[in-house]
Amino acid sequence: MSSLKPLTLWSHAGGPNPWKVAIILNELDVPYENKVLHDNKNKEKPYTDLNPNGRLPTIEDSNTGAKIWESLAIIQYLVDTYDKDNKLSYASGPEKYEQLQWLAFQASGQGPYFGQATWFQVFHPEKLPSAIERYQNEIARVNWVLDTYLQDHEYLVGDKVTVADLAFVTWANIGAHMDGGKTKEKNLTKYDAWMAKLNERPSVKKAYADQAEAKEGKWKWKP
Ligand SMILES: N[C@@H](CCC(=O)N[C@@H](CS)C(=O)NCC(=O)O)C(=O)O
Repeated sequence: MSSLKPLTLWSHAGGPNPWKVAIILNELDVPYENKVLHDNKNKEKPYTDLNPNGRLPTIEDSNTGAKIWESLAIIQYLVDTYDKDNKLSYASGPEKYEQLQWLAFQASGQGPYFGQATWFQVFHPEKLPSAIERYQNEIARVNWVLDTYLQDHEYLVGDKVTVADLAFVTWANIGAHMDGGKTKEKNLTKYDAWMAKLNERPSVKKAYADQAEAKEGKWKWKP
């Protein structure tokens, strides 16, 4: 993909969603540059002209003119545009929709609930045990759903790693610290083995290495 102009990945050092997209870009060997927003610059113009929701990630692709936000939509765009050989995806048949199903479950069932678990344990000004318990339970429940499916499937879709598997990684790693030990109590061995395998992939390791550098100020965007 060296003839491509690098895409821009608008990112955030702390949150998991931009790094989810970075993993997919790494897997597909699509060149990109990070622009990491600090100090709530994502809530202001000019960024909000690009993404009125004021959150991250957003991508800009000067090869096609695309400007997309919401990580699920970005992943679908990357698959349609840069995974023509379906190395990391399915483009037809039931698998195409199973892939969409898992991506939707990740974006609606995993990300927001794991995010709320983090919010109520780390950022909320009051300690609300019932809210904390609800979201810890939800982390363990979502992980149990995945483990149940993985009992007789190696991956979420078909017989290869796809974007559906990889989309879960960054929130799963946060959830492991935000579930009050409730996932471990369930002894989800298939889930644990699946996550361990995904975390070993070079695309994932690179995203975490880059995130560590972003936390130290690399790629900091200045208007
Ligand atoms: N549903 C959105 C969620 C985006 C989101 O919440 N991003 C976080 C980073 S992981 C963010 O922008 N946090 C900074 C803020 O809200 O100011 C997506 O998947 O792209």
